[in-house]
Amino acid sequence: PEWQYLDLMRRIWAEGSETRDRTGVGTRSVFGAMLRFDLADGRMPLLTTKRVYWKTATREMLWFLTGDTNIRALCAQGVQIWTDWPLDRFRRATGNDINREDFSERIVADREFAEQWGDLGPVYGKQWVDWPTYEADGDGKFRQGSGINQVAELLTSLRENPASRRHIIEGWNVAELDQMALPPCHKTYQFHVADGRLNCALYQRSCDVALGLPFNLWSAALLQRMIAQQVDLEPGELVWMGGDTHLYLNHEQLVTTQLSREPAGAPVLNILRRPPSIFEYTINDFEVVGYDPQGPLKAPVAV
Ligand code: THF
Repeated sequence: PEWQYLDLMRRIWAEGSETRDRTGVGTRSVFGAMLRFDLADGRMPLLTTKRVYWKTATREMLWFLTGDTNIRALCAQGVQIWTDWPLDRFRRATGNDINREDFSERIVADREFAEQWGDLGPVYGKQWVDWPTYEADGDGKFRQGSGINQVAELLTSLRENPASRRHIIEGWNVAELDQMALPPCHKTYQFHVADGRLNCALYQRSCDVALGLPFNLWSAALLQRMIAQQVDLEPGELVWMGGDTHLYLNHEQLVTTQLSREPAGAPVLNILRRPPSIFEYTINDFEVVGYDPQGPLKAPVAV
């Protein structure tokens, strides 16, 4: 299954169209791609041709499920994958050339600073568990209604109406895109029940294949596994679909090295406990066995 990822990488690098993207770094990209992974027997789409920090990705997923959109809780756990965006905003606004480590420490130490500079706007967490609604008050005025917890509603619909074709979590809140540090990349998750198995399709509008996709695949499969456990289904297939699927031009070293490596092994995720709800998993509930990856490959993230 990992060959699918490597083949996609090879094809983009060899045949992709060169584009001057938003970040100014430049990419090679293809439009439209699909990968499929069978999650039977605990198997996960966890790449072995480089070390993928699955605990970091897991902490991020658990953070989404809390509804939090401030990087403070991530920084407090040493997770820096979202720090570059607030850091960039802070530097531009203040002219202060603080480095990432100091910025992250300040976010953790200083609550007010974190409130002012650490929030990403209404990104994934907010839309997933507290999608805003509006109610007419009778005088032609509108006020905020109670938020919709899409994740909780999804579990209810999976339990009560498994054959439904509407099991969806949507991140693309059109009215709030302009308040987000970054509009959602992994924007739509659809779940599907067949033969006692829970399948998941993820549509990702934009995909950084070298840095982001290994995380995105792990995270989607993790979400699928947690949901399957909660609704008493076996994990089925993960179908990943990408829109603008790209490699950044400054990731050449990573791409060349990774494509020279061969996949080995089939890592398995064990969920050690069954929490009372999807919102109560902790990092200690997850164990990966049979993961013996090749070395990490570093590359800069385009902000
Ligand atoms: N923007 C870009 N340009 N690439 C992305 O992958 C990306 N994301 C999220 C939002 N915008 C993006 C952020 N997620 C890493 C991983 C995931 C990220 C951002 C950065 C990263 O740097 N990974 C390194 C280091 C990991 C670590 O230090 O723990 C790696 O080697 O994997 C994709 O959704």
